[in-house]
Amino acid sequence: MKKPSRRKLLAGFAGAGGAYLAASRGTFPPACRGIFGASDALTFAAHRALLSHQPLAREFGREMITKNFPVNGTRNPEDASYQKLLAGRFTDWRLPVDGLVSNPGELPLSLLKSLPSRTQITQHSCEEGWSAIGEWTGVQLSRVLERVGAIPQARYVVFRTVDGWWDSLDMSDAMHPQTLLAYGMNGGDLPVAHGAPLRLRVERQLGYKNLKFVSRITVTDRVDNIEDGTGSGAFSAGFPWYAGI
Ligand SMILES: Nc1nc2c(c(=O)[nH]1)N[C@H]1C(S)=C(S)[C@@H](COP(=O)(O)O)O[C@H]1N2
Ligand SMILES: [Mo]
Repeated sequence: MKKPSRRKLLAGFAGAGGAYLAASRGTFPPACRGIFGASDALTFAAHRALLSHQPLAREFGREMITKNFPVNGTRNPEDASYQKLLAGRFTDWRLPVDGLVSNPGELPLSLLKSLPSRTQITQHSCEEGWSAIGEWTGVQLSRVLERVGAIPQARYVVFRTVDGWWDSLDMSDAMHPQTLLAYGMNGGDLPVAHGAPLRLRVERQLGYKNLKFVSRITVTDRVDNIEDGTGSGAFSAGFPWYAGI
Protein backbone atom coordinates (compact mmCIF):
# COMPACT_ATOMS: atom_id res chain seq x y z
CA MET A 1 0.00 0.00 0.00
CA LYS A 2 1.21 3.48 -0.79
CA LYS A 3 2.03 5.52 2.28
CA PRO A 4 -0.32 8.51 2.49
CA SER A 5 1.57 11.73 1.82
CA ARG A 6 2.21 14.14 4.67
CA ARG A 7 -0.08 16.61 2.93
CA LYS A 8 -2.87 14.06 2.73
CA LEU A 9 -2.39 13.14 6.39
CA LEU A 10 -2.45 16.80 7.41
CA ALA A 11 -5.52 17.37 5.29
CA GLY A 12 -7.06 14.36 6.96
CA PHE A 13 -6.42 15.79 10.42
CA ALA A 14 -7.63 19.20 9.35
CA GLY A 15 -10.70 17.58 7.90
CA ALA A 16 -11.38 15.59 11.06
CA GLY A 17 -10.85 18.71 13.17
CA GLY A 18 -13.01 20.74 10.86
CA ALA A 19 -15.68 18.06 10.79
CA TYR A 20 -15.62 17.86 14.60
CA LEU A 21 -15.87 21.62 15.04
CA ALA A 22 -18.52 21.86 12.36
CA ALA A 23 -20.58 19.00 13.76
CA SER A 24 -20.31 20.32 17.31
CA ARG A 25 -21.82 23.56 16.04
CA GLY A 26 -24.46 21.76 14.03
CA THR A 27 -23.16 23.16 10.78
CA PHE A 28 -21.23 21.77 7.81
CA PRO A 29 -20.09 23.26 4.57
CA PRO A 30 -22.26 21.62 1.89
CA ALA A 31 -19.38 19.91 0.11
CA CYS A 32 -16.41 18.75 2.13
CA ARG A 33 -14.68 15.98 0.28
CA GLY A 34 -11.14 15.82 -1.13
CA ILE A 35 -8.10 17.78 -0.05
CA PHE A 36 -9.70 21.17 -0.53
CA GLY A 37 -12.84 19.95 1.17
CA ALA A 38 -10.98 19.00 4.33
CA SER A 39 -9.17 22.28 4.78
CA ASP A 40 -12.23 24.23 3.63
CA ALA A 41 -14.26 22.49 6.35
CA LEU A 42 -11.63 23.50 8.89
CA THR A 43 -11.56 27.17 7.82
CA PHE A 44 -15.32 27.24 7.79
CA ALA A 45 -15.69 25.65 11.21
CA ALA A 46 -12.91 27.77 12.72
CA HIS A 47 -14.48 30.97 11.40
CA ARG A 48 -17.90 29.94 12.66
CA ALA A 49 -16.50 28.91 16.07
CA LEU A 50 -14.07 31.77 16.64
CA LEU A 51 -15.67 34.58 14.65
CA SER A 52 -19.30 34.11 15.59
CA HIS A 53 -19.58 37.81 16.43
CA GLN A 54 -19.32 38.63 12.69
CA PRO A 55 -16.10 40.66 12.55
CA LEU A 56 -15.75 43.03 9.64
CA ALA A 57 -13.20 42.63 6.88
CA ARG A 58 -10.70 45.50 6.92
CA GLU A 59 -11.84 48.69 5.24
CA PHE A 60 -9.49 51.24 3.69
CA GLY A 61 -9.28 54.96 2.95
CA ARG A 62 -10.14 56.29 -0.52
CA GLU A 63 -6.45 56.97 -1.22
CA MET A 64 -5.87 53.22 -1.15
CA ILE A 65 -8.22 52.45 -4.05
CA THR A 66 -6.43 50.56 -6.85
CA LYS A 67 -6.21 52.69 -10.01
CA ASN A 68 -6.83 49.90 -12.50
CA PHE A 69 -8.85 47.24 -10.72
CA PRO A 70 -8.33 44.08 -12.80
CA VAL A 71 -11.21 42.34 -14.54
CA ASN A 72 -11.31 38.57 -14.22
CA GLY A 73 -13.52 36.14 -16.08
CA THR A 74 -16.54 37.35 -18.03
CA ARG A 75 -16.26 40.97 -19.22
CA ASN A 76 -19.55 41.32 -21.04
CA PRO A 77 -22.02 38.42 -21.12
CA GLU A 78 -23.15 37.41 -24.62
CA ASP A 79 -26.66 36.53 -23.44
CA ALA A 80 -29.18 38.29 -25.74
CA SER A 81 -31.59 39.39 -23.01
CA TYR A 82 -28.67 40.77 -21.02
CA GLN A 83 -27.50 42.75 -24.04
CA LYS A 84 -31.00 44.17 -24.47
CA LEU A 85 -31.16 45.26 -20.83
CA LEU A 86 -27.68 46.78 -21.14
CA ALA A 87 -28.77 48.73 -24.24
CA GLY A 88 -31.64 50.13 -22.12
CA ARG A 89 -29.17 51.08 -19.34
CA PHE A 90 -30.75 48.42 -17.12
CA THR A 91 -33.89 50.47 -16.47
CA ASP A 92 -36.05 47.34 -17.02
CA TRP A 93 -33.73 45.03 -15.09
CA ARG A 94 -35.22 43.06 -12.22
CA LEU A 95 -33.87 40.59 -9.68
CA PRO A 96 -36.02 37.47 -9.27
CA VAL A 97 -36.08 36.24 -5.67
CA ASP A 98 -37.67 32.88 -4.91
CA GLY A 99 -37.57 29.91 -2.54
CA LEU A 100 -38.22 30.11 1.19
CA VAL A 101 -39.51 33.67 1.25
CA SER A 102 -42.96 34.95 2.11
CA ASN A 103 -42.90 37.49 -0.76
CA PRO A 104 -41.27 35.95 -3.83
CA GLY A 105 -41.09 38.18 -6.87
CA GLU A 106 -38.92 40.39 -9.01
CA LEU A 107 -37.22 43.39 -7.43
CA PRO A 108 -36.59 46.30 -9.81
CA LEU A 109 -33.10 47.79 -9.73
CA SER A 110 -34.67 51.11 -8.70
CA LEU A 111 -36.18 49.43 -5.64
CA LEU A 112 -32.82 47.91 -4.66
CA LYS A 113 -31.27 51.37 -5.05
CA SER A 114 -34.01 52.95 -2.90
CA LEU A 115 -33.21 50.72 0.08
CA PRO A 116 -30.61 52.05 2.56
CA SER A 117 -27.16 51.63 1.01
CA ARG A 118 -23.73 50.79 2.31
CA THR A 119 -20.37 51.83 0.84
CA GLN A 120 -17.19 49.97 1.75
CA ILE A 121 -13.59 50.12 0.55
CA THR A 122 -12.17 46.62 0.74
CA GLN A 123 -9.50 44.35 -0.66
CA HIS A 124 -10.55 41.75 -3.20
CA SER A 125 -8.30 38.67 -3.28
CA CYS A 126 -8.46 36.43 -6.31
CA GLU A 127 -7.51 32.80 -5.88
CA GLU A 128 -5.24 33.26 -8.90
CA GLY A 129 -2.90 35.39 -6.82
CA TRP A 130 -3.74 39.06 -7.30
CA SER A 131 -5.56 41.48 -5.08
CA ALA A 132 -6.97 44.98 -5.51
CA ILE A 133 -8.78 47.55 -3.40
CA GLY A 134 -12.09 48.93 -4.56
CA GLU A 135 -15.03 50.91 -3.24
CA TRP A 136 -18.36 49.13 -3.46
CA THR A 137 -21.82 50.59 -2.97
CA GLY A 138 -24.93 48.52 -2.71
CA VAL A 139 -27.68 47.18 -0.54
CA GLN A 140 -26.89 44.74 2.23
CA LEU A 141 -28.17 41.29 1.32
CA SER A 142 -29.68 41.11 4.81
CA ARG A 143 -31.99 44.02 3.93
CA VAL A 144 -33.15 42.29 0.77
CA LEU A 145 -33.77 39.07 2.70
CA GLU A 146 -35.78 41.01 5.27
CA ARG A 147 -37.72 42.73 2.51
CA VAL A 148 -38.76 39.44 0.85
CA GLY A 149 -39.40 37.76 4.19
CA ALA A 150 -36.89 34.91 4.29
CA ILE A 151 -38.43 32.34 6.61
CA PRO A 152 -36.57 30.98 9.67
CA GLN A 153 -35.98 27.53 8.12
CA ALA A 154 -33.81 29.18 5.47
CA ARG A 155 -30.17 28.10 5.67
CA TYR A 156 -28.60 29.16 2.37
CA VAL A 157 -28.91 31.76 -0.32
CA VAL A 158 -28.16 30.52 -3.84
CA PHE A 159 -27.05 32.96 -6.55
CA ARG A 160 -27.29 32.51 -10.32
CA THR A 161 -25.60 34.69 -12.91
CA VAL A 162 -26.17 35.65 -16.51
CA ASP A 163 -23.01 33.81 -17.62
CA GLY A 164 -23.94 30.53 -15.94
CA TRP A 165 -21.99 30.82 -12.70
CA TRP A 166 -23.76 29.88 -9.49
CA ASP A 167 -22.79 29.72 -5.84
CA SER A 168 -24.27 29.82 -2.36
CA LEU A 169 -23.70 31.39 1.05
CA ASP A 170 -24.94 30.11 4.37
CA MET A 171 -27.13 32.46 6.41
CA SER A 172 -24.23 33.63 8.57
CA ASP A 173 -22.40 35.03 5.53
CA ALA A 174 -25.62 36.13 3.87
CA MET A 175 -26.56 38.26 6.90
CA HIS A 176 -23.04 39.65 7.40
CA PRO A 177 -23.12 43.48 7.34
CA GLN A 178 -20.51 43.65 4.54
CA THR A 179 -22.31 41.18 2.28
CA LEU A 180 -23.65 43.46 -0.44
CA LEU A 181 -25.57 43.30 -3.65
CA ALA A 182 -23.45 46.04 -5.17
CA TYR A 183 -24.59 48.35 -7.97
CA GLY A 184 -21.83 50.95 -7.60
CA MET A 185 -18.04 50.93 -7.78
CA ASN A 186 -15.54 53.70 -6.96
CA GLY A 187 -18.30 56.30 -6.77
CA GLY A 188 -19.98 55.52 -10.12
CA ASP A 189 -22.30 52.89 -11.56
CA LEU A 190 -20.91 49.36 -11.47
CA PRO A 191 -19.11 48.95 -14.83
CA VAL A 192 -20.22 46.11 -17.10
CA ALA A 193 -16.85 44.34 -16.83
CA HIS A 194 -17.23 44.29 -13.05
CA GLY A 195 -20.69 42.71 -13.16
CA ALA A 196 -23.33 45.35 -13.92
CA PRO A 197 -25.96 45.95 -12.90
CA LEU A 198 -25.58 43.88 -9.73
CA ARG A 199 -22.79 41.81 -8.21
CA LEU A 200 -22.20 40.08 -4.94
CA ARG A 201 -19.56 41.34 -2.51
CA VAL A 202 -18.51 38.89 0.18
CA GLU A 203 -15.43 40.49 1.66
CA ARG A 204 -14.22 37.59 3.78
CA GLN A 205 -14.19 35.16 0.89
CA LEU A 206 -12.02 34.62 -2.18
CA GLY A 207 -12.55 36.37 -5.49
CA TYR A 208 -14.63 33.73 -7.24
CA LYS A 209 -17.33 33.85 -4.54
CA ASN A 210 -17.95 37.49 -5.52
CA LEU A 211 -20.33 36.70 -8.35
CA LYS A 212 -20.81 39.26 -11.10
CA PHE A 213 -23.96 39.67 -13.24
CA VAL A 214 -26.26 38.23 -10.54
CA SER A 215 -29.52 37.17 -12.22
CA ARG A 216 -31.52 35.35 -9.51
CA ILE A 217 -31.40 34.59 -5.82
CA THR A 218 -33.04 31.61 -4.19
CA VAL A 219 -33.47 31.13 -0.46
CA THR A 220 -33.35 27.49 0.59
CA ASP A 221 -32.84 25.08 3.48
CA ARG A 222 -30.63 22.71 1.44
CA VAL A 223 -28.24 22.82 -1.48
CA ASP A 224 -27.75 19.09 -2.04
CA ASN A 225 -30.68 19.13 -4.48
CA ILE A 226 -29.38 22.06 -6.53
CA GLU A 227 -27.23 21.46 -9.62
CA ASP A 228 -24.44 19.01 -8.65
CA GLY A 229 -25.26 19.31 -4.93
CA THR A 230 -21.92 20.91 -3.97
CA GLY A 231 -23.30 24.39 -3.28
CA SER A 232 -20.97 26.03 -5.78
CA GLY A 233 -20.40 25.99 -9.51
CA ALA A 234 -16.66 26.39 -8.80
CA PHE A 235 -16.43 23.22 -6.69
CA SER A 236 -16.20 20.78 -9.60
CA ALA A 237 -13.29 22.86 -10.92
CA GLY A 238 -11.42 22.21 -7.66
CA PHE A 239 -12.34 25.28 -5.64
CA PRO A 240 -13.68 25.01 -2.10
CA TRP A 241 -17.24 26.06 -1.30
CA TYR A 242 -16.50 28.30 1.67
CA ALA A 243 -13.24 29.91 0.50
CA GLY A 244 -12.89 31.99 3.67
CA ILE A 245 -9.92 34.34 3.99
N1 LIG B 1 -20.56 35.81 -13.11
C1 LIG B 1 -19.25 35.81 -12.88
N2 LIG B 1 -18.80 36.14 -11.66
C2 LIG B 1 -17.49 36.15 -11.40
C3 LIG B 1 -16.53 35.80 -12.38
C4 LIG B 1 -17.03 35.49 -13.68
O1 LIG B 1 -16.27 35.21 -14.63
N3 LIG B 1 -18.39 35.50 -13.89
N4 LIG B 1 -15.17 35.80 -12.05
C5 LIG B 1 -14.88 35.67 -10.62
C6 LIG B 1 -13.48 35.88 -10.26
S1 LIG B 1 -12.44 34.56 -10.39
C7 LIG B 1 -13.06 37.02 -9.68
S2 LIG B 1 -11.47 37.22 -9.11
C8 LIG B 1 -13.94 38.19 -9.61
C9 LIG B 1 -13.36 39.27 -10.47
O2 LIG B 1 -14.12 40.43 -10.38
P1 LIG B 1 -13.69 41.68 -11.26
O3 LIG B 1 -13.74 41.25 -12.70
O4 LIG B 1 -14.66 42.75 -10.91
O5 LIG B 1 -12.28 42.00 -10.85
O6 LIG B 1 -15.26 37.92 -10.03
C10 LIG B 1 -15.71 36.61 -9.79
N5 LIG B 1 -17.09 36.53 -10.16
MO1 LIG C 1 -10.73 35.11 -8.97
